[in-house]
Amino acid sequence: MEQLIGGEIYSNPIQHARLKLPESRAVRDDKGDILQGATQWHQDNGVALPEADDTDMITVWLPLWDAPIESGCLEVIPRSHRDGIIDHCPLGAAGFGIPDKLVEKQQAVSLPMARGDVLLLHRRTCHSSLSNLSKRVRWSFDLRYNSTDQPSGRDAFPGFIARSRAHPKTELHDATVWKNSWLAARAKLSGDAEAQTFNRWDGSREVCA
Ligand SMILES: O=C(O)CCC(=O)C(=O)O
Repeated sequence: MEQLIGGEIYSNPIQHARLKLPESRAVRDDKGDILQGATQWHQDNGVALPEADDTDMITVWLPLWDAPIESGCLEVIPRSHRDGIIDHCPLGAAGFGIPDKLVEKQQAVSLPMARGDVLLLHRRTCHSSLSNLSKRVRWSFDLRYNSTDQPSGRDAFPGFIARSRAHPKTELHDATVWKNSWLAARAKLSGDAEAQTFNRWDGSREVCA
């Protein structure tokens, strides 16, 4: 990461540990839609607030177990990062995503990965993931990093300084401090509906109709 964005690195709060269950055992919402199933096409910049549009945020996706096509690996549209931010729309249980008519799916490349592989994504690369049709849980991390002096795009959540060549003492190495910052954020946000708005899309774009 330091080779890409320099020695002042912020661990962006938009990050997930994902346990994607086999579709046959998936948890469904009250409409029957699968929770934590296939991920809709999106750009990570598109699901951050506009303040992150000009940052150098990079996504790091890594599987903790092998992630072949049948267990729901990622798909990307090569070179899509050159096209700017594409409109996203509300898509029910799947959250927000780019509507099918705006995705050049014929260009999509599936990226089966083995444990220990790592995928780096530009913040505007259009990507999705497939359904887990295997019998195993697909277990992965998606982490994001940006330069420390830039907004995270979701500042209501806590991040931390992962590396500082200029001020090494500001790096966070204590997992308990990290955990407590999330507990504090949860306590604060649970009583503040406005602060819970993490996206820029309200579904009013024509393309969402
Ligand atoms: O892990 C997945 O299935 C989706 C990950 C993703 O879309 C992301 O990290 O932005």
